[in-house]
Amino acid sequence: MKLSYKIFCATLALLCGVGAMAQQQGDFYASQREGWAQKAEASKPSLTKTVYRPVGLVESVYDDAAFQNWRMVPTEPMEALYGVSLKEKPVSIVDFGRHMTGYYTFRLKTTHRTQDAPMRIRFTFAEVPSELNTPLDPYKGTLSRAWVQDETLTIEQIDCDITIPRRLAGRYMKIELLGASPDFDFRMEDMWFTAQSSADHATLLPLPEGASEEIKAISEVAIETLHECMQTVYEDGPKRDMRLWIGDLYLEQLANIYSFRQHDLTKRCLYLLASLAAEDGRLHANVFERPEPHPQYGSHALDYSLIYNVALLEYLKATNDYETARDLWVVAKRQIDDAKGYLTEDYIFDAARYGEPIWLVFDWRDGYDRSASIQGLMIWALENSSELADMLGNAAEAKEWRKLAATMRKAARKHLYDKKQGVVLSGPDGQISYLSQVWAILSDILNEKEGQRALNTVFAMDNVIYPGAPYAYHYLIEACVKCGLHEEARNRLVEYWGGMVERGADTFWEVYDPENEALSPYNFFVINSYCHAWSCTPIYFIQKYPQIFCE
Ligand code: RAM
Repeated sequence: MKLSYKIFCATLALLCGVGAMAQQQGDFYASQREGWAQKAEASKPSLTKTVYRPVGLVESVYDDAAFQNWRMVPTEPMEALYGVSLKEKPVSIVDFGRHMTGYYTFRLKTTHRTQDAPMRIRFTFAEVPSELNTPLDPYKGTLSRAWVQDETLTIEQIDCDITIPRRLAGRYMKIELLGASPDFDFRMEDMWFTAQSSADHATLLPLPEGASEEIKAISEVAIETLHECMQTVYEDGPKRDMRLWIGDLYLEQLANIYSFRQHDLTKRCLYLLASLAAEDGRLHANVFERPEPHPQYGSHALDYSLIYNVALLEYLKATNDYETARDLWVVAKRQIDDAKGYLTEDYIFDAARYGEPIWLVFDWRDGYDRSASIQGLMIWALENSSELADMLGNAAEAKEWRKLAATMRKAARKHLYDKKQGVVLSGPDGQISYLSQVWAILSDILNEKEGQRALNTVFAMDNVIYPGAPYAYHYLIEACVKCGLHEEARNRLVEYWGGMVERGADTFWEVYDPENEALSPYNFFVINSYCHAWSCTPIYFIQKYPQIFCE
């Protein structure tokens, strides 16, 4: 009897113990999650609303020389639409004169007899002219057709304000009357857009003295881009995706530090991501806010996870908010521990270490091999995480990570650096790309001189994998700055982002390849985002390095 009681107690203890362990293993942040979620909620900014009315009517004109072959030409004032029956002017495009994110409202007025039937109108909102002029169907994009901002409304009741329920982003609204009763008449009476953002222009840093007109124009567009993406999180794009991605957060944060300086938004995003991490402690690459905050389950990108650590460090340096940094330290440490598992015995990062290669973002460019880049990015993250560790008094980790970074650097020089050609090679075929050099420079695999040589070599090559998205261009400019190619940094920034300004950008684009304006990671450029967070970093460069960009 006594024995069986003991066995019972021992079994119970074991079960409880196993339960506790399982719980601990089951959810890495079990005890912190709720508190983090609350802190994220407490840092949620309010949205400022601004009402805009259209500046006039425009017409699409096909033009070989225009961006994606289409440009808008002003035609008539709004009265030309408001003054006539919609049946007489069944198709028109209105121009709001600027990029906006928010809600569109219109009012139709009965002008003859009584509304006796519903009417049907299609509204299509666009960030750039080609969106209104490219056939949408049969749809060939790889992302949902529903991202396209065309809404067909069946309107049962007019003579009142009607708001399209969906949040929209863009500048141009096309209105097409699809059907109406012959027994009464009506016209468009008014329309307006209630734009929203959490960014406040009042807190903007002024531009450094000496900025050229070109730099001023680039800076203005970059600020508008960030402004539009600053909602209740740093969104990646207000037209498409509309969510928080780590890679975008990091670049928006850098731009915000040098412009609006609204650090609470960064704090909210860091906490939100932490509170929604996977149970094994790895961060999700992106999260949604509504209806309740949740991650895109299963979406992990190891480069983004490591970038989180750098974002946390930058946040700490900008704010001295040690409480937050201490709180989230465990997340940063976990991302490094995860990344370490992908190192071979030779200290080379192997994305396919556990089977299928894991997802790494870096750029949208077909055929680009990411293996040299992730080696560099991990070293860069280790160095930045060591700085974070130092600031938080975690000397042991700082020491261990710096040592690991040094070993990985050595390994990279041995296995990836082709001294003869002066470039870093990537993957089994020894691919040469801009980004492999960029990440070797940012991680000090290459010293300043070697970095200059590597970049100058790829700049002069014809068949080389060059960046496809502004996200990758950001790191290219940073690498040029770091290795002392200052003129190159300035010229490339002016050429690339200035190129978008010249092509009529109100806000900077998700993807831009001057050689191929139809480039789209989604097989259909209409669903590219044309106000994209990761393109806003010229403000950061211009403000941080005025001696390079403003003299
Ligand atoms: C796209 C978006 C976003 C980016 C991810 C990886 O969906 O452009 O900004 O972070 O890809």
